[in-house]
Amino acid sequence: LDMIRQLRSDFINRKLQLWYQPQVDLVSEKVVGMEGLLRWPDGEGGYISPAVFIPLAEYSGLIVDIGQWVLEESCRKLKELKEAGYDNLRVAVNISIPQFRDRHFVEKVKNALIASDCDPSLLELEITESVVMDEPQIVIDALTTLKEYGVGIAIDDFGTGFSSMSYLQKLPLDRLKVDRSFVKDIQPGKSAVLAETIVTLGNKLGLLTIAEGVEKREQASYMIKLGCVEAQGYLYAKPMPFEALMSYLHDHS
Ligand code: G
Ligand code: G
Ligand code: MN
Ligand code: NA
Repeated sequence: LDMIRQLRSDFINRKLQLWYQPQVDLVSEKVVGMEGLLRWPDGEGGYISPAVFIPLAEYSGLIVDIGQWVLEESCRKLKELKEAGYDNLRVAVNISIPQFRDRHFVEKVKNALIASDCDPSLLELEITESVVMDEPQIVIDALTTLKEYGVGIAIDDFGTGFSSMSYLQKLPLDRLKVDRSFVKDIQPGKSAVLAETIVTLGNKLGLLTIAEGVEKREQASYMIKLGCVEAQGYLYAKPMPFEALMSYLHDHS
């Protein structure tokens, strides 16, 4: 509870940061976009892991306001990217279930895009299977409206949660993110049945696939052979502050 109080106070005092991890085209290795990832400084030079504080933010309801800030900040950065000449890079944002339960969620996303004068197709919302399973109808309805507006939708950590395959066709998805646990299975001389099955499933559903957690070159080449198009992982870059991302883009395009 002390931690929730601290999180609320640090959020109000604008101490939360949004970092960005590049996403690349697997073949050309050119940057195609980035995922925004929250960082909470611990006051001693380190960071408290999102795996620890996101669940607290969800439980306390704080995630609704924090998530809104993430959306607005991402849209502001889309505008800065455009002004710097990077007008076709997308920014992906993770969305939690309490945000969907907010009746004004769709309107808030649209307003963030309007305020920053950004092309809706450059914003991508990432949702996990558990978000869908929690409130299928609310999530499907909100995403369908946002998709019509032009916003991109990705299913995150795919294959790790409990999901009903039928939702894959009811959701207006653009992209399927192959969870890093399946990419990790890719070892020299071995086949990675789950990674292969997930990429095949994505392709058959007409979705673009992105491999998460790519750390080794052989994982990248294996994913290319499977027909996966994009990747994100330490092989290319770790999440970094926006200023560092700008110099990364300068060096990699
Ligand atoms: O950056 P890292 O890999 O440590 O993130 C750990 C987890 O925190 C990931 O599952 C990621 O999706 C989640 N996370 C990071 N930033 C956000 C955010 O802005 N909103 C939500 N809902 N989850 C986030
Ligand atoms: O939203 P999601 O849970 O997918 O967030 C991605 C998380 O994965 C972030 O916490 C990010 O720091 C982490 N991550 C990104 N690339 C790699 C990687 O190559 N290896 C590992 N171990 N973690 C990664
Ligand atoms: Mn994600
Ligand atoms: Na993920």
